[in-house]
Amino acid sequence: MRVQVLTIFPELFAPFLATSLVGRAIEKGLLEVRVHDLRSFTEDRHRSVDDEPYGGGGGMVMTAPPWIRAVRAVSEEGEERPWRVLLSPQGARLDEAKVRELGEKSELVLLCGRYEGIDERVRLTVVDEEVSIGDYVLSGGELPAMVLIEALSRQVPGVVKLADSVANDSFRAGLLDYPHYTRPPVVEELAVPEVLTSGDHAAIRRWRQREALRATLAKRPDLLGSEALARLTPEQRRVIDQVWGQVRDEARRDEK
Ligand code: 4FV
Repeated sequence: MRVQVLTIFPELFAPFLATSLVGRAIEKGLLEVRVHDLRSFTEDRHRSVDDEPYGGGGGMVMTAPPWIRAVRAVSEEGEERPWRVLLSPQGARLDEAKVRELGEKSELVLLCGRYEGIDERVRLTVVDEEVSIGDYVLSGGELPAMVLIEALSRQVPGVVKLADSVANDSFRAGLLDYPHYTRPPVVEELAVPEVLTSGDHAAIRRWRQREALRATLAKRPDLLGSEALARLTPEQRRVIDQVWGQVRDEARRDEK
């Protein structure tokens, strides 16, 4: 996976690209990330990248020419044209499915905006897709780009040691994760669920499936769309039926 980043704060990426999983993925050559300073694509001696908004209003807008020059320049390097993604609140929400979709691309160019945003003609000319990490406004697209790079790196085979750890990642099976426990055995008088120290791996797997579903039902029932329901294991179906049974009984009791 090859990712090129365009930003006016390239220094923000150095520690992130040298640390932990992403750092190791780059060391192992499983991921290539090139960060470019947008100012190196300006032509005026002030290397300016922003100007006042047409139509007035507060703040500054990033000018289009440096972006268009930059995207075209970095897009020439690879065999096929890379997929250009603008990180912005106007974009499609980043979720597991979107991470997998972008992970299929051989090369990405990530545009990290600053100020009030980027002149619309950049999006109209050199951007394939806008992606948002959430409905809140940040000061720049750099952190969203790092979020995307980290999520993408976990998709690259060999990056996450335990492949099944990715396979079990929350959302991958459309459900939230089951609770995790480790030593010490008792914390704040709270013990570890016995099944987890039983050595009975079938029972542990069933417990984890039930707990993943229980957590999803309790915290993110919106995730349980038809697709996720279709992917439920028999054990999880049993839990659903049990839970619905309890709900029905409660409803009947309340009717009385
Ligand atoms: C953002 C988001 C985001 C908007 C104006 C950068 C800021 C500033 N990007 N998901 N939420 N971007 O808030 O991706 O230029």
